[in-house]
Amino acid sequence: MPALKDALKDRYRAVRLPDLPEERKEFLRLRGGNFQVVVTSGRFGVGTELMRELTGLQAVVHLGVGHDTTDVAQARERGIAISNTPDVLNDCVADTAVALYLDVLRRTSAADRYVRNGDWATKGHFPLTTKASGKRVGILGLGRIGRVIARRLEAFDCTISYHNRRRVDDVAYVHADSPAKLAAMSDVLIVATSGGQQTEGVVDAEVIDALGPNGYLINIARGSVIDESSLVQALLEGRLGGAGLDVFAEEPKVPKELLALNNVVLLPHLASGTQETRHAMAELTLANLRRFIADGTLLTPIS
Ligand code: 8YV
Repeated sequence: MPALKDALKDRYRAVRLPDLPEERKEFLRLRGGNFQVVVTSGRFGVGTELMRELTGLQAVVHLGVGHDTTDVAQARERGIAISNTPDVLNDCVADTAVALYLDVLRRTSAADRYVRNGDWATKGHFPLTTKASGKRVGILGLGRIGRVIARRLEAFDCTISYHNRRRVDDVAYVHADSPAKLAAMSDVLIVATSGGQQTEGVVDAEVIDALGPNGYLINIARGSVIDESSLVQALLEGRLGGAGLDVFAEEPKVPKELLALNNVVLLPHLASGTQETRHAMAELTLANLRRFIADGTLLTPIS
């Protein structure tokens, strides 16, 4: 975001970490100890090696909620503070989950292609789709974003259940003990949990098979949460009804087998990408930085 970049450069004498490996190595050798704060996003983060090389690091300020690419354990050990930008993106990420939900079940993107290709005139009616209202929806990760998704789908008369490691007290939704149990009681499983080691591959072949050929999978969280090769296999074999994906295991790479499937909707990790939300995320990022420099605390530290 140019406005954020300018503010960082002008107000905080920020320096961009070089992209090229050789340049970066030399940069860190000469200047690795000079920086107190890194401003980054979940896309890059501050991994184990980079954090070690930043010997004077005191804080990592993330644009976005995801911080799975940052070595949180090392940061804790070294007393390095970490912030993200919670809540300001809930609406847009939840909107994207609902957009994928409607698109996958009602095939709006596929139908749009049908019109553009001229198929309407030559092939006639578009095939019948699946009703989106009144479905049983399972939310994997009923956190800040998961709750907003659930609220939106209540308006579609959906029955909501969820799986979290810990039961959430203040909701009436049914809690499932495991992701597989949640999938078995859902028509649509929506992945809204955080990424990182703890959730890696949690949506595996067992979970996908529990959803089954009439089930749908939506992911607006992190590609790492789903075992992507099992997902591709299940879709190719017709063992899963369809999928709506905003995130992938190795972005921007998308498994090429998915490109030909009309029961799959593919988005380029855009869930929080509106003018309004990215502006709010940038403001909160700068507010965290300002606060840290003023008094060594963060406005929205990660929990
Ligand atoms: C990105 C996201 O952070 O918040 C997250 O975790 O995945 C996104 O909002 C955003 O694209 C900045 O890179």
